[in-house]
Amino acid sequence: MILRDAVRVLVANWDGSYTVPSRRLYPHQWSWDSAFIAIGHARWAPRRARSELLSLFGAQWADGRVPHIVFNPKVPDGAYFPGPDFWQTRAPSGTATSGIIQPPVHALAAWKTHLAEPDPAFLRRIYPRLVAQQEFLRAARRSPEGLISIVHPWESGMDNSPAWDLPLQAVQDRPVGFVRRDLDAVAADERPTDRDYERYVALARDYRDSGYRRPGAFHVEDPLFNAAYGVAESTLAKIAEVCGLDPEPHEREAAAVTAAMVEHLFDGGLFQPRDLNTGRLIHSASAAGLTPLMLPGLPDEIADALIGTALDRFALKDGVLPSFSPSAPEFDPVRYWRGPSWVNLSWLVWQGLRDRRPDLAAPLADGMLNVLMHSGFREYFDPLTFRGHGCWDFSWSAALLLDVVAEHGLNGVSAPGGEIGEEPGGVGERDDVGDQVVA
Ligand code: 9WN
Repeated sequence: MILRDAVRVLVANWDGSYTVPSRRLYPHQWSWDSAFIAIGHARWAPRRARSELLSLFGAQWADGRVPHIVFNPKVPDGAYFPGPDFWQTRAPSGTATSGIIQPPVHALAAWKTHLAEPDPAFLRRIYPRLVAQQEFLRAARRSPEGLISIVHPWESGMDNSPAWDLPLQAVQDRPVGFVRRDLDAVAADERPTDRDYERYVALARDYRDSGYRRPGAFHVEDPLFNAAYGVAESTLAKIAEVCGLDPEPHEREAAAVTAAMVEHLFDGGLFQPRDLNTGRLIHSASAAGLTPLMLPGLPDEIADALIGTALDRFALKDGVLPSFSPSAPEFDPVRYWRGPSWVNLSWLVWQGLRDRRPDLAAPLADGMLNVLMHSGFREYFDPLTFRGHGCWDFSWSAALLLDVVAEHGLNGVSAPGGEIGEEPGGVGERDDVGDQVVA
């Protein structure tokens, strides 16, 4: 059964206190992955969900930043590039980490963990860390207009989005001599090109050499990142209430960033990134521009326009959301973030549709489940054929399935017998764990 198989993936990828995104391709802890994974753990093992988040925040820096990778010292050097030798930095806990960040979806994960099994002590413990994460963004990355910036495509989580093609042209891809490890696990035409990698590495090195302080040639305001920041504030308001604290400052900040996004990033029916080095919007057809639907205070007329765009340009009714519009010339159905459907992105848009448009949220939930049933827990999917791509046994695909099934059920799923298709995925040995699934 699909639920048991999802739990098996999570168990096989569990490392004692957190979950790796993929044993082979991503053998350490990743920041936003852990948030999505916690949301899935909350449905069958809330203790693991709490551990997942607390373990990530255990590597929080003194300035409040939550690094995008927390390295496992037991994993051999060279298993992932760029590894600890490249980043050359440690958290106060002594653990080697990267020095960049990812979208702050963690408050939402903490709240969903609490809803699955109420635990005010956990909320009291994590709340100050979540606040420090937001304070880092305000201190280091907020513009006078109230928007948060990112300094590397990896910080967007949608690393290879065509939206970054233009700002990346400004990056000098000086030869830096490195060996990519990702191509050992995944076909080259499903991953970024060598040229992109050279730019990623050059950018990361420049930021590292500034002491992880100064934005370099890539400096943009991303709609998904800002939407996550705003949702974090409105979620922190709920967490603050449970902790007996004042929710109002969080509500105010959520409203402020929502208004700033509408004023500065909304254009032509979609939220767009803005390049701070040129001051101009980057007109693209990235599904990141739909994620502000999650913001509870988004004005109705903006939400309606976004939904219109999702229907017209992202075929929302078909239920499988592409990461980039199929009608755009850059669309590629199999290469990384340039068109394939990713479960986390669909899940974020689903969050935004559930209250506003349940009639559209339901086919999106069915679409996520159908694609996972059809192709297994792959990293991403061709939105036109449902074929799976990237790595196998990818943790957030399995985790978010557990959440969608718990909220939405399996009634709209069409895969015969509810079995995972295509190819077998090594899902671990503990056959007993599936029995604990609650859905
Ligand atoms: C770089 C782990 C991460 C995700 C990102 C995804 C991919 C890393 C990579 O994998 O990025 O951070 O090596 O390509 O783009 O969203 O968090 O799953």
